[in-house]
Amino acid sequence: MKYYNSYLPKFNSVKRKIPVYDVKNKMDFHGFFQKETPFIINYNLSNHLKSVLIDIELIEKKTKIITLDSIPHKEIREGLFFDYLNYVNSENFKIIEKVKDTEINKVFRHYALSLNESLFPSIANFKIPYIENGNYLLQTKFTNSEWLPHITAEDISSPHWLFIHPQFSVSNAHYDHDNVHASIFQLKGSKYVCLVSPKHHELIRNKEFPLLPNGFNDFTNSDLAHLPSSDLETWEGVIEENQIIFIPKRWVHFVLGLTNGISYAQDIVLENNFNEWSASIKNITNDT
Ligand SMILES: O=C(O)CCC(=O)C(=O)O
Ligand SMILES: [Fe+2]
Repeated sequence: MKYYNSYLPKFNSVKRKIPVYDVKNKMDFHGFFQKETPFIINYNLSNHLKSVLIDIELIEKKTKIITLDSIPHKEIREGLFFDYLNYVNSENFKIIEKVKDTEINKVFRHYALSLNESLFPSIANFKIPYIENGNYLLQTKFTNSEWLPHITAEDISSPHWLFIHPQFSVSNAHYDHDNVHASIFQLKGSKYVCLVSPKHHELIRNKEFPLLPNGFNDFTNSDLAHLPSSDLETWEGVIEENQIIFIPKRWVHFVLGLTNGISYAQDIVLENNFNEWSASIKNITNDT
């Protein structure tokens, strides 16, 4: 448990609990979604988990994969997919490149291994409850059209990924590319999430606050505890198995695996972020 605390954010902030809802219907859901504040819903994800486990069975045992740790990248490891799964406990996952000259943490805290449809064909059919095909990112009909002539299907990066994560894996603070909203489905295990509203971007830009090399705040730097941040609200919560979190556009998020597990993430473009998304997609952005 000592480990666990050292991996949590150190802001001296006002803590808000991310609300958890039982959604009754589509209208109910969109009521929560329109508020553009984070929320978690309970939803039975056992069929999603089953499909992923079937895909895993079908993956060639010798498939090589690479994992990175989260920002700042210190190491890249390469190994076999099945060794990674055993780790998410195996010693066989070899460090192949130390990107920075820093000491390697004994605990394997790599960013959750993210995999796309080429290894996990079942995710091609995963839809967000209550949104389903309403997510523009699942449609490509509108690209190359008179409506959006500057966007072609190739401009749209994969809107979804499967994450297989060890305990204590971390996605360091960032907000997502191109003003997309995000959803993370927790299929197995649990993750702690800490979010900061875009309204507080200015506040956490205080020059005393330690930053990561990507320019975002270093949420776990122990110096934070001594800095004044009583005006800052951090929205915190845990997503458990059979829950989905919705993260509105430009909300900074920090995600820590509390156990090993599996999650699925889908980016979202709906009416309330379509214009900002389409405007930013033609500019090369440096967000993750
Ligand atoms: O589940 C996680 O680790 C967060 C993933 C994430 O934020 C992202 O892919 O943009
Ligand atoms: Fe993200």
